[in-house]
Amino acid sequence: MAEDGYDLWLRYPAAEPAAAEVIAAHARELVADDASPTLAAARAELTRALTSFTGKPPAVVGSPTQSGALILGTARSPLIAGLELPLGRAGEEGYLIRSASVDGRAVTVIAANSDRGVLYGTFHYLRLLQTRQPLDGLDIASQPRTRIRVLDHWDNLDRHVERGYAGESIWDWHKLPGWLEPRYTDYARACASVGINGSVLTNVNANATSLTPAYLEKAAALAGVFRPYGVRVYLTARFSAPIELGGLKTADPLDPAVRAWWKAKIDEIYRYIPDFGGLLVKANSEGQPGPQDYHRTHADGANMLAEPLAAHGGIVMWRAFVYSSDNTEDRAKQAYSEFVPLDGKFADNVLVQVKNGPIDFQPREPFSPLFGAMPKTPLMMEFQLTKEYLGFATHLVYLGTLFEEALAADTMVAGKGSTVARVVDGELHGYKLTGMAGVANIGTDRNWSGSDFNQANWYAFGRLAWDPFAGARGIAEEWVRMTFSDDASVVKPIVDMMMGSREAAVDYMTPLGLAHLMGTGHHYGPAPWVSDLKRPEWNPTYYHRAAADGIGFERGPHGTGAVLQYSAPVAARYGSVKTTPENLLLWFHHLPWDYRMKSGDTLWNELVRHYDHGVAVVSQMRSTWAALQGRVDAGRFEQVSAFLAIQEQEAQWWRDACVAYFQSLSKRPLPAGAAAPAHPLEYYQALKFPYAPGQAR
Ligand code: GCV
Repeated sequence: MAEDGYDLWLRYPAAEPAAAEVIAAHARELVADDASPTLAAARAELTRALTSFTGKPPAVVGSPTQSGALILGTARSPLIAGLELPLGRAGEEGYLIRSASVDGRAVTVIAANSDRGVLYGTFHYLRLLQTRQPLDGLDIASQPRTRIRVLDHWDNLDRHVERGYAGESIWDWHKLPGWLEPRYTDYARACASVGINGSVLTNVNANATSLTPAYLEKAAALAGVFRPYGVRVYLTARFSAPIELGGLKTADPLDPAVRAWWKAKIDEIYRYIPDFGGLLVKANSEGQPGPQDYHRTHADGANMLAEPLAAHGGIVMWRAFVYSSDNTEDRAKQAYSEFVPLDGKFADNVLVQVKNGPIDFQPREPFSPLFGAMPKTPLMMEFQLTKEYLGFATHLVYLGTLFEEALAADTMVAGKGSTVARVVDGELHGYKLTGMAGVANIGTDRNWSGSDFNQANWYAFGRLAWDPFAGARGIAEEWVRMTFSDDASVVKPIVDMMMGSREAAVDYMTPLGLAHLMGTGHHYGPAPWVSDLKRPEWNPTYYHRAAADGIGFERGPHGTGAVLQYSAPVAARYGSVKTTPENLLLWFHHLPWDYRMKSGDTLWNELVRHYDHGVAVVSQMRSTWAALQGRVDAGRFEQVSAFLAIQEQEAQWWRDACVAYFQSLSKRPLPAGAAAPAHPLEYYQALKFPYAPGQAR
């Protein structure tokens, strides 16, 4: 069969003879019961993979009869209990993978305290096989550093995916609950393989219909498919649902009738889905209803839902992505202004979900100042896997490096090393609840994510949610070896390409700390000139503030003071032009076009050079990929080649349009060697894309 990307990183191709021999020698027998659906899923996955690697299914036995058995289970199994493994190191969801001996026979053990841990350990073991790691002398212990690891699907009930570039929603609501697409099982397998344990099925721009009995029955059917894989179902709550569904006159969170309505609704949800995870809420942002409509706070709203959820072990994920149409405060400051005064006021089962940057999933943003500023409220990270601002489906942009940069950022709130990762994993402030959410990039496209390389962003998210300290390069390498080839001469160039890809996109779109220069509404392509939209912060000109005198948004102490939302040392660093890292310079400062950069060259010249560099890196990526012809299967090779050609064209378009526009303001000549844009500025300004995909509906 030709490869079409459907199998993701779980391809399990036949191993070359020597490797097949080693794999088989470590799995001559499988000791694995199927006493629960989760254990059965682990056994089935191993059987499927081992059969495919070695050409032969492993023998399933009750206890090892020879050396080379693979044993999996929890301490409920007498065989595992007899090994007296240090299962404390596995925690509730983690696992141990160990080389051991049973009655003098060499065995490999995958052991855990829960069935889910066994499943996660199984996928780890399969990773070892897929990446041809040594299988002797194993002593692996792993447990997740965050508890809630969810994909947020911005999927509407009509199957349109907001900011989706991979086809329609994979949830075929109309045919549910009667028809369960096999794809739902494969989705759950893929999630479990990287430790994702939750799925928010519906868009944060929520539709109350998803909470009606007919739709709860559909959601329950999905929950039934996901359950063996440890993936819990969550839904989004439209705050005005008591009015829309319940016929109440108000959705005031302090109104007893409203509270009673939500309690009854939540109890009802649990009758359909006994292990329902909880609710995700976007309130009082971008037109969504919320508690502020009734002069109540975000905490009032969240706590109203949290109380009945707590009775069932559910949680609320309340989003901090709020900015208001009648607030003239710098948009980058609004979430902090709104939420920090509420620290400590949320119920114990509420997490506040914070986007990595203060604005909105831009190619580069500084970390959100909320991280480190709410020690009494668990903050969970929200990353965007779907590339709304990063070239949609066709641009090859590996987001592992973006995630890593955000997690490694140092809030300095408790001295050096107070990284965002330590906030998110709960260690810094002693959070009891911890989590990470990724806005999904999944749709009905055969390859799930709109491109083969976008799968890496799903993969990297899961791996980093499990361990926020894992490195982006190592994750990329694992993914390439499992997804394309284990041949080092293929792995290295692809990994190098991935590792440089996000910086290239920053360079050809929004270098030096620029942000939000994308086309109106759809966010496709460059439109830095747009200045006529109703709300100031919808206009790119609001963000770059380019004019004859210079470019950039002054957020220092003499500007909007946004830097003062960070801890003192970070505020001092970002507050001064001299100490602000150049890759965030124009985010924090407005500077003259002739400002001297560290290189000694002017800001204008460097800006143009960054744009050129971004395009050059994409051209280099094309050549790197072209050289792999014949070493990657033809179907995927061709599509990646075509997408890279699109990316190169679009990178050039971004560069030319931005350079033409900024030059109309800077009135400076292009630096030596830089080519004039292919067209006059008016050409770029006249381009229209009414049907660009993924637009909000
Ligand atoms: C779901 C951005 C996107 C919106 C999205 C919003 C959010 O503004 O453009 O489509 O809405 O973020 O995260 O709520």
